Amino acid sequence: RRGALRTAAALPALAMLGAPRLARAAEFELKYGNNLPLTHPLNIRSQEAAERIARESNGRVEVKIFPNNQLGGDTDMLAQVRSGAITFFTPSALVIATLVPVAAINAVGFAFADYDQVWKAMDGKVGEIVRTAIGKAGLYAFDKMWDNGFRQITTSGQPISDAGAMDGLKIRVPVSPLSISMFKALGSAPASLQFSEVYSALQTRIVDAQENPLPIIQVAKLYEVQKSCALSNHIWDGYWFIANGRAWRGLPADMQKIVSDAINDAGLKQREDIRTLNQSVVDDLKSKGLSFNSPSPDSFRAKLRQAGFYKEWKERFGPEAWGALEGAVGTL
Ligand code: X2X
Repeated sequence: RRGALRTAAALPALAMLGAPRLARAAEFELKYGNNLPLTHPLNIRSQEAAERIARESNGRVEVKIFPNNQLGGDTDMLAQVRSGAITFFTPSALVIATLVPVAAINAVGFAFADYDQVWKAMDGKVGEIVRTAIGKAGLYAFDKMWDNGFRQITTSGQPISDAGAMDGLKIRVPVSPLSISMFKALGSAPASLQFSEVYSALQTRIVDAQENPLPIIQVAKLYEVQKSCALSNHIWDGYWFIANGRAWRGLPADMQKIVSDAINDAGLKQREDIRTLNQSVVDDLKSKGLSFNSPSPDSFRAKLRQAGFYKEWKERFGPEAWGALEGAVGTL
């Protein structure tokens, strides 16, 4: 027993002698925080990107990932990436819109019909307008947005059959002015909570409902605390991969290229992962006890229009962003 202890104690020293390069700290140690469980494609592809960056930079750049709200909720991580306490963060468009209002443009209710329209807009004019605005806020946004997905409404009670069923619904929404406005226009009682608080808020019935894309309902196990899911597709939501501006500019150009190529390529793969996941996730969630229905969007759209939702947000976003969105999806 004693012998074993001695051998174990000697090991670290030997390992260091054998591999001096591994023991050396990276020249650029970059922290990346996000709000999703490790099993979500966003984390799987980020991990791959981090490995590629370490390899291609010969260990000069190390990206250290802090998933699942380890560093705090979205509001905390947004403050951290602004101050430089972390270098990277992936806020949803809804969340970064608290700092860069035009970033919520992709979340206008029922704007996108499908993914072709989504990527045409976000890889085109709409995305360009948002990235420029993010840049003006002192942050750098990588070219390729990552997918969160079309948001769906889950409840602990009856399925949402049409917009009438939204009346008085106590529903959690992200910390997002657009989400609050939209669910109020639908007659609900929305409450903004960070994602880190959603599971327990549903479990303890602080709220009765929430809305998120199906892959999140799956990986965050929200089906354990919800009964039914209406495939409403009411908002398309994505993640902006952003960097602290000063830290980004502090990287040499060749390292910037390695990092941005790895992150943008990983983002494109992550979009495909979500697309693939979307084909199996309903069956999986059904097997876990969630029931599904598919309400028509018509009554929701009509209620939003009647409440002045589209008119208000057209003014708030302004003609450039609204025009770019309509250029991708048609007149709203
Ligand atoms: O908080 C949410 O609902 C989430 C995970 O979808 C976002 O990041 C906006």
